[in-house]
Amino acid sequence: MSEKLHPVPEEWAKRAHVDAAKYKADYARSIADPDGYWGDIGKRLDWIKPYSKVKNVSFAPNAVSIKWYEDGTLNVSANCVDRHLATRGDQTAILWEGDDPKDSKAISYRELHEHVCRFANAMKDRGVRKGDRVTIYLPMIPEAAYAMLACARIGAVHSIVFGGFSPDSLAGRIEGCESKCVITADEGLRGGRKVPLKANADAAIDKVGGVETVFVVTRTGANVPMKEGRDVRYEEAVAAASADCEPEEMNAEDPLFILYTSGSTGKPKGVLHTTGGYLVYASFTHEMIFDYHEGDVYWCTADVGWVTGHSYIVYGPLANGAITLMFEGVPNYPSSSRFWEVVDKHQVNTFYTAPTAIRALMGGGEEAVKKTSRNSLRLLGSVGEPINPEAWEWYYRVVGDSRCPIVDTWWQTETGGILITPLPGATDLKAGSATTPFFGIKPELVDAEGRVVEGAAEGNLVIAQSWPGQMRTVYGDHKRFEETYFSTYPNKYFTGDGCRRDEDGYYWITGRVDDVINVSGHRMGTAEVESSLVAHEKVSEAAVVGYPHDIKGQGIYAYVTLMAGVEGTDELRKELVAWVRKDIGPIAAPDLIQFSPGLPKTRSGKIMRRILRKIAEDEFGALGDTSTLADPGVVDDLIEHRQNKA
Ligand code: 6R9
Repeated sequence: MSEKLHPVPEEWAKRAHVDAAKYKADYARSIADPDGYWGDIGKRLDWIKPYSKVKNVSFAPNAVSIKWYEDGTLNVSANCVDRHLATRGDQTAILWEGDDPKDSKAISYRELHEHVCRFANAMKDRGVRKGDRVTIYLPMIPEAAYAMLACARIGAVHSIVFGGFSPDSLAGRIEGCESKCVITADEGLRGGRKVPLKANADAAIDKVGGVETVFVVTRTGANVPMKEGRDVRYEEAVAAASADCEPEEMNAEDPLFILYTSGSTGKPKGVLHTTGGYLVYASFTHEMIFDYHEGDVYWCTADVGWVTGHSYIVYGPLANGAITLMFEGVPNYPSSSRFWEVVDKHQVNTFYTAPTAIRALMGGGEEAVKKTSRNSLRLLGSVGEPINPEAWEWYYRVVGDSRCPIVDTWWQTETGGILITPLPGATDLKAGSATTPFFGIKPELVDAEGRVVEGAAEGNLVIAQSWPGQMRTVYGDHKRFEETYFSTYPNKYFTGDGCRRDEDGYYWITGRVDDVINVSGHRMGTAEVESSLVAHEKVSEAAVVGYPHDIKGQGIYAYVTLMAGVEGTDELRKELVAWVRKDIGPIAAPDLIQFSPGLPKTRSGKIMRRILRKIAEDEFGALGDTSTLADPGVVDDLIEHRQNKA
């Protein structure tokens, strides 16, 4: 790994909110006195009733309870919209860039306020109340932000489902939180291709029932069937609704949203975030890490279907009165210069994307970047997976003209906001390292026996103290929350990531240590893909592992044992890939399928994934101990027929 230091540029040290000395002092205070520190930081929001208590947390086994600012009340939409009206009502809040480069518009804070109030009232008119769950299944259009903020305004809890998920995945998430309202669009538009969102939503709702209202936003104008009494045209509903909507007074610990995410076992978990601590953390991290200053144009390329879109397109930036760019399209449409053309068109100052996008664009060569100016850029960011030093250097040199610091931000759906990251005015950078902890974050590395290791070392990454943005529970299943995150290492939050700390105290995330794989920055549980595969009539057994993939970071490698008499053909491979795509969504489609007559199992019947991973990595020289296998012979067959031969 490259250890070359990129020092803080002088200009940055001057302008930044935080320099190295301030980082050191404030970090020490934030760890030693969380109540005092976060008590001060919490004041950045407008509270209806100010809090008198700050932190009330227990990570104790079977008694995990996380509360911040618990006696304060506030409203998230009032903080993201109303409070900016007096000072920046006419300033752009959302800068929307459509899939088609000819399509863009600016929505001011005043306009945002009207959209949000009308939508909130339209939902109320249809019986949506405080505490009700609302599922949002929308493309990247401003209405997605209106919908989120409208829910927050009336105290409804939103659950956004990424538009790339299948009807079945959507159905599971509607059912999981018993949504009675769904918000979708006729169709989505990405890279010139249409996505049948309404049709998918119909199929999902038919499966689960219980949905009383479906708002349908017109995006492409496609002729979609509307179900009498259930389906409502968004445009008609908001036109008929009042533009006046008093924000609901919410307790700091009232739920704000649920976001389903993949884990190592079972179905996706509904990660629950609450109101006060989440918004304090999202807005504070956004301002400090992206060094946001009044008037900056900030662009995060994530989709609102992922946590990055929640915290760093919508809630964090809008709470800070920022100009946040929302992009409907993809990096390579109409050409692989698109990102940089958008940067020039809107004079973007801060650009935040995922390593998978950088690697894909790297493959297209420098010319597509160099032909654009990018002079407006000051800061670059990375999120979603470890960034390999080669991609980091390319991003730094080619995209940022060796001028712009890169903030490599490590965090998770569960953490609500960024936990380990450089601060651009304070931290010297090393390509590929997320560097150092944010204020209030106490990372530790633990070995296999659960002992904390000090100094330069490698281990599993845990966080030893709570922070305001931390998830509060798994929706409807607090036991699962405790078991997943607090049982492996008592009294610490277990992240599921492996990590190395170097001599300078810099953290290098090495990737998941559980059965979660990270495909293009999207989390996928191997168990989910396996259960989809075995649901196919020709499949008897399946084991799924990740393997290194040049562009996606990790690819999905599936070992499939077929039913007796079924032949493993290329046709069947295609059929199985199509099956998983349809069942879960395109992000879950296996990249490689190996038909294997048997899987390596222990005598007690456990699949030895360690061996499967090695073979998928084409590293079978180092299989380790295979003596506990019931039938060591299967390994030779697996090696011979491996699909990832160098
Ligand atoms: C924000 C987000 C979380 C998992 C996480 C880790 C990986 C995210 C990273 C990173 C190395 C970074 N991850 N950012 N690994 N460096 N800067 O991506 O949330 O979808 O829940 O994924 O992504 O493995 O545990 P989520």
